[in-house]
Amino acid sequence: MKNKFLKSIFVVTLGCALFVSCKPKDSTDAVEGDAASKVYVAPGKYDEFYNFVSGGFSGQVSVYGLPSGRLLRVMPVFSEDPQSGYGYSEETKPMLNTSHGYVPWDDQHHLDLSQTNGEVDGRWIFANANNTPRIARIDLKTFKTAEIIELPNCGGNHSSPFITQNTEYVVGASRFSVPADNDDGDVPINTYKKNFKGYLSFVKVGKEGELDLAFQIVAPGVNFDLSHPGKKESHGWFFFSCYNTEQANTLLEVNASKNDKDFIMAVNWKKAEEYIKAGKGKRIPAKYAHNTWDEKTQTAKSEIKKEVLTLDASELKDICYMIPCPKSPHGCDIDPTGEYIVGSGKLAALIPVFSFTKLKDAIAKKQFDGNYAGIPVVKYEAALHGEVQKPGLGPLHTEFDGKGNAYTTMFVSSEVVKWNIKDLKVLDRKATYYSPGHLMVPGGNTEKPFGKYMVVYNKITKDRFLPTGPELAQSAQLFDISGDKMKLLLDYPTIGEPHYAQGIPAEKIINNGQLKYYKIAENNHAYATKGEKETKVVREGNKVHIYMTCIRSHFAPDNIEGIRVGDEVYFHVTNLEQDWDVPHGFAIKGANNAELLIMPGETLTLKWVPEKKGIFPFYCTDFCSALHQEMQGYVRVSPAGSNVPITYSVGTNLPKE
Ligand code: RUQ
Ligand code: CUA
Repeated sequence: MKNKFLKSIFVVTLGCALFVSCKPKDSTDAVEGDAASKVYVAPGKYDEFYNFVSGGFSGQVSVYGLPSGRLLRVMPVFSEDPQSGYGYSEETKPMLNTSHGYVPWDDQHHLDLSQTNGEVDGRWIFANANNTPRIARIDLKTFKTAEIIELPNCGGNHSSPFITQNTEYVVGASRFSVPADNDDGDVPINTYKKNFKGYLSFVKVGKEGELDLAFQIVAPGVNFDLSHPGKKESHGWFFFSCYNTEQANTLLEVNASKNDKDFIMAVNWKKAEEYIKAGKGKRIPAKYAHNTWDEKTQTAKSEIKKEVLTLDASELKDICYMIPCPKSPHGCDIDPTGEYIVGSGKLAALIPVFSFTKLKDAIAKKQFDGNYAGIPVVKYEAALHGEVQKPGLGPLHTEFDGKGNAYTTMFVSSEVVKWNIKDLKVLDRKATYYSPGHLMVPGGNTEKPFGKYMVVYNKITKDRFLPTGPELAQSAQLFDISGDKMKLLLDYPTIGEPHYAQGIPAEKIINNGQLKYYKIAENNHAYATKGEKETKVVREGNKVHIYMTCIRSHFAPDNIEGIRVGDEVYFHVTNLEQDWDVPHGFAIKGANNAELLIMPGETLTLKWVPEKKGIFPFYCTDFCSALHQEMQGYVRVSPAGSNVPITYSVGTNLPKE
């Protein structure tokens, strides 16, 4: 009894240590002499790498250059973006549709670049949404969100969107296990053990990137945290860390920290595919949205899917295995050879490294320690390659340099630690400022890391940048890892909260067929206007469609009359420019909407319902030429029921002499 009490005190204390974390003392003198020249990219010169960084609670993905740390772009993915009109224009609204209706925000944690033969290939980047579980695919020719698929039956899609070596699958899993969507979820919360399940989603990626939820594996109700695919020899397997194997439903900081070991769940997805082929899958009803952006019509559509194929992990005994892993594992990272599986227990004082060869052996020899909810538990020692001793406090995530080294972030002791994968010896440690979460080596989770730079994303920054009120900027720290010792080069602030990130040599993106503008001749938008002569205003009952064009530096039409209070007015604005980076903006006074930012050759639609009579100016919001300030127009709104006829013109509506 006393013992148990002491143990829970220990857990709570450790929990607090995690919460508070340490701040290293030598925070100013850590940079060496030549750091500035290593990150200096001269004006007009390009960076060597693209760095894609998750936005956390901003819901977006930002793009930086490395080594300069310069912010290049913020790509809207899961949150509305008034700057581009994403989520506001009629064309993009369906992208944010879900089985819960329109959802304007999410929490975006992890990114993974598409791969070919285990190498990043620069085609797409995938992003997860935690809150309303979804996976997005962003097209890196346009840097636009091309597709979003919702994942049914789960909560908190944290362990996502990790992909296999040829981009066969992108996965997701429940962080918050819940009763399946079609089960009666109206149950007492304390029936967690009986009614809550964890669902692992395997989303197939087609040749053109098309996403399709191929199957879900029904697993015990625990918290699935992170995952990574096998590589080379271990290709065909996926590894998911899980915690809360206590199956607590309240005060998890204490109740989910009781077990000495939780698990890494090894999933043989090739075997799962065989079962699916053999007809062992069960179709269950489920409602989830699949949203696609059509480049030709420049319009998104949202489809609600009705069922999903499932496999039960406890019935099919040879697709899932539990590997015991100390103290609430968080990161689950596989080295470039595919042989070593690194589990980072947030509360553990060591880092266990498992061997895939030993794991397979242990499975073949049935070296099990019973089962967990019907899933065989492999003996810890049987799968263990070894433990990194005294690595630091609070290990979270590990990346690799392709030269036999691993780098692990330590949240509590605020450092990054370099160690050798084979002999597990610690080689170097450097302070980070402060409390790092993820880290990223370009290609560092693939078979081919580009081991020159490493970026550590910090959770807590305190005194790194100028103060900005109660909320401070989050920070990324760039290290040179080309030598034996890591060297801190640069701090730069990031947007939202950075979680995982990806990096890729710039030429892989520059040479992937970057789109410079949309060809006006190929614009198949339903309301495209391909020349000024085709502009018109059409009333259909209380709906008014305005077919508008813009080109430096005027809109056509720019005088519109005959609109009435309460009309649903649709401005379908086509940008006639055929040159790189000549967008025009469109905004109208009083619209409870955002602007449109229309790329060359593109058509976008703003819906506006005028509530008062009067004259409403509209204008271009993007400085596009010396006569940008002249790029404007007027709409006259008359009372409901008025008989002012629809008229529209550009350059001809002149005062009567
Ligand atoms: S994680 S809190 Cu990727 Cu370390 Cu989300
Ligand atoms: Cu078009 Cu300013």
